Amino acid sequence: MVDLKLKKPVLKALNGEISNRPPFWLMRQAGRYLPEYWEIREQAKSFLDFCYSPDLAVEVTLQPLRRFHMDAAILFSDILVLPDALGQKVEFIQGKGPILNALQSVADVKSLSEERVSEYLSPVFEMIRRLVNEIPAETALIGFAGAPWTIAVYMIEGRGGTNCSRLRTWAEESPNELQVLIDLLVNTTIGYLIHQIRNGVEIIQIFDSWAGILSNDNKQFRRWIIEPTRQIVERLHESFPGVPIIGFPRNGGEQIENYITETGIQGVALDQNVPLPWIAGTLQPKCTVQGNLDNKVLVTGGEKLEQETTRILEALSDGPFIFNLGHGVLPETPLDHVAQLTELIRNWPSARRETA
Ligand code: 1CP
Repeated sequence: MVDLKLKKPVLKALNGEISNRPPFWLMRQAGRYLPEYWEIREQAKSFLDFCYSPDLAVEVTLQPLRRFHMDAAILFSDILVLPDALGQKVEFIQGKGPILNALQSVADVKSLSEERVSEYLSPVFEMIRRLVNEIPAETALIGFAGAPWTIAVYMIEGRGGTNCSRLRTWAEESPNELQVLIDLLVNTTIGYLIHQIRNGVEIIQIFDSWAGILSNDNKQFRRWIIEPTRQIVERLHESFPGVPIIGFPRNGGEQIENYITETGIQGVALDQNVPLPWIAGTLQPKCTVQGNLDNKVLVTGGEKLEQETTRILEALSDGPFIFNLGHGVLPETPLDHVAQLTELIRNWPSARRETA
């Protein structure tokens, strides 16, 4: 019997196969650049309510597929549902992003309630069960979580985008205390992702959006980025050896090579700062690569978008490759430019034949 799952282009690419044109999806493909997103968004009281409303979340997951027919859907949720489920106060302020009631000490870490996480997040699992029946047959369903380090950034700093001085002080001056939080996050993330897989996601992506903070320090990068991710990957592979995992160590620089070999991931998502010759020569022989168009170039569009997209396709499509951005779609991205990008990828093999 033919395994239908393996016919999905993104799963094939994660299995190391090379196809005529690379499959593609876009980080943050559901969301603020789509007018139809706002229509649905207005129906929920808050962003978190939105994430916990299966009807609304299923609908916004499907919206970008209807317009652009990506090869994968990523479930509509957020990495910060985990601290919310653990009992930390999380709020999303329009135009400002997430704000959390920052943890002050290891006592605050111990007051979090691990037991309630899977019950609390059950709307996410319901959404996954519905999506399995609703996405097109060739489209893969991606589940996700934040990596422990990145979740810790938000839990300890109270927000993203800072220079993370409080977290770095914990890491340097009281690493054993930080370890308590990281271990808790490793365990709850494993439980959360196991539930996602049992309910039907076919691929996991682990977002380490703030890995770059530690990219200049080998030892710290190994301890706080590689090791927690390795533990999650090992545990998921024990139970689900056929479910591929994509890691996204954003701005990890040269550390990305060790990240690939030591975590055991099948795919690596790469930010726009990773040089294409290094990807093709060093990383792609080790695992499937995903990326890495600059999201600002998608805002620019036109000739620049065509040049950059072609440069990436030329460099990476002879190996296992999933086309994506180097970071999420920006809210100001024109819809026409997303359409232009999808056409460029779809026409790639013939475009290449013409220029050969
Ligand atoms: O106002 C709104 O409607 C909320 C905007 C929004 C959206 C659409 C947020 C708040 N999160 C999301 C959805 C989301 N977040 C998805 C599913 C949509 C999709 O990809 O199609 C995913 C996978 C995420 C993951 C996420 N959330 C990450 C990792 C990826 C990355 O962008 O680096 C991070 C860091 C977050 C935190 C977060 N949530 C929301 C915002 C604006 C942010 C980033 C804030 C910051 O930069 O610190």
